[in-house]
Order: sequence, then structure tokens, then C-alpha cells
Amino acid sequence: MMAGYLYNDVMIIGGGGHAKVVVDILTQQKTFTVVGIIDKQAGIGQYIAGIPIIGDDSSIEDFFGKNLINAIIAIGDNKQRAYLYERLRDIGYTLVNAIHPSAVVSPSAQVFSGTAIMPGAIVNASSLIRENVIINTKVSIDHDCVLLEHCHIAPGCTLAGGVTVGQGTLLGAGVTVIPGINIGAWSIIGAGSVVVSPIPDHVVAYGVPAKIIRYLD
Ligand code: JB2
Repeated sequence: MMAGYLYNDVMIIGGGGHAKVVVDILTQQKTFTVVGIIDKQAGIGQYIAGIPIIGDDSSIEDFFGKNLINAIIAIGDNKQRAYLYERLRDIGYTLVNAIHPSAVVSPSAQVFSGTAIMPGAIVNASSLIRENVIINTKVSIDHDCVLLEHCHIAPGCTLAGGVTVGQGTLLGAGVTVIPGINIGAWSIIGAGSVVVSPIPDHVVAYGVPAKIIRYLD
């Protein structure tokens, strides 16, 4: 990588399937130039989606300020993404958003840093999307929803108005949530579930209607 940094250069942390989509989005968004990927397994000299691997996590501190100031974490696992987000933020990196041009984000919605919004997603009026969230392909988030840090809304989910999703929670593909429901932190809602009543923190719930199946440690 060349010496010196540019304010519109960005590196991606994670080089798997999710990173390929984030590369795609950032390329089409045209706000940032993706200059490299930091991956735990892939080595320097390899390419992911045409982007070179520039190091592993031990290089993250070294790059800051000398080569790079912008980053985005592209790892689906919510705990790992949360850990890396806090590490990069504490170093001083600016965590950027990757928002696909086909996503519809209301001007009255607020999207915090490090969030990825995938093709065909909709974020409607007055919704609040906190840091390091994934709003995956063709998700629909209606008005006044609150998505807290590090949660992941998997492809095809539909959240009606006024739904809250807690920190680090995963809504599996195709989950539907009726209006005004609160879903707690670090829970998992199984694919295809229909959530019609509140879900607490640290549980696995699924079904139609969704029921608590087990508690997580
Ligand atoms: O701590 C880490 C770390 N942990 C995993 N640091 C760094 N720098 N890289 C890490 N990785 C890397 O993330 C792995 O070495 C691997 O290259 C990548 C994870 O790839 P995978 O394809 O297994 O998962 P993903 O996170 O890209 O995608 C998951 O989540 C998406 C949202 C999949 O479930 C996808 O299907 C899903 N769309």
C-alpha cells in the first residue's frame, strides 16, 4: 500500500462473504476507495473481491494515521463485530457507513457510524439506526424503529413501525415483527419467525408466533 493516506480511503476488517457485499456497496456508493482488507486467515498477497489483503489484526494499530483513518467492520458475527468496532474506535479510526444506492433511507432517519445497509433495504421516517448495525438485503424497517448497536437484521425481515431491537441481537432471515414490539439485547430470533410479543435479552426465540426456546449465557 502506498505511503500517506487519503481522507476517502477505507479499509475493511474481515474478508468473507459479508465483506464481498460491503466491497460492492462501497464501490457503488463512490464516497470511499477501498484500499485493503484486514483478515484473520487470508494472507498478504491474496485478494478478496479484487481488494488486496493488507494484513491481520496485528497491523490495525500500525496503519492508523500513517496510511488510513477510515474503516468498516464487515464480519457477520455480532460479538466479533462489536469487539472490533470498539477496538478501532478506541484507536481513533472513523467507522464509515456502507449504504447501497438502491437502499431507501428516509431523510428523517438517523444512521450512526459503521453501519451497512444492503441493496433494496428501506429505512422509514424517524427511525434510529445506531453504530455497527447490519441491515441486510431487502429488509424493511418502518417508521420510528430503533436498532441498537451491533444488531443484525438478516435478509428479507420486515419490521413494522415503532419496533426496538436491542444491542447485538440477530433477526434471522425473513423475520416479521408487528408494531411497537421491543426485542432485547444479544438475543437470536430464528428465521421466518413472527414476533407478536416482547422478547427479553439473551434468549433464542422462534416460531409463528415466536416463543422463547432457550436462554443464552
Ligand atoms: O477477529 C477477526 C476475524 N474474525 C473472523 N479479525 C479479522 N480481521 N478477520 C476476522 N474474521 C474473518 O472474517 C475470517 O477470517 C473470514 O475471512 C471472515 C468471515 O467470513 P464468513 O464468510 O465466514 O462470514 P461473514 O462474516 O463474512 O458473513 C456471515 O455474515 C453475513 C452477514 C455469513 O453468515 C454471511 O452469509 C452473511 N450474509
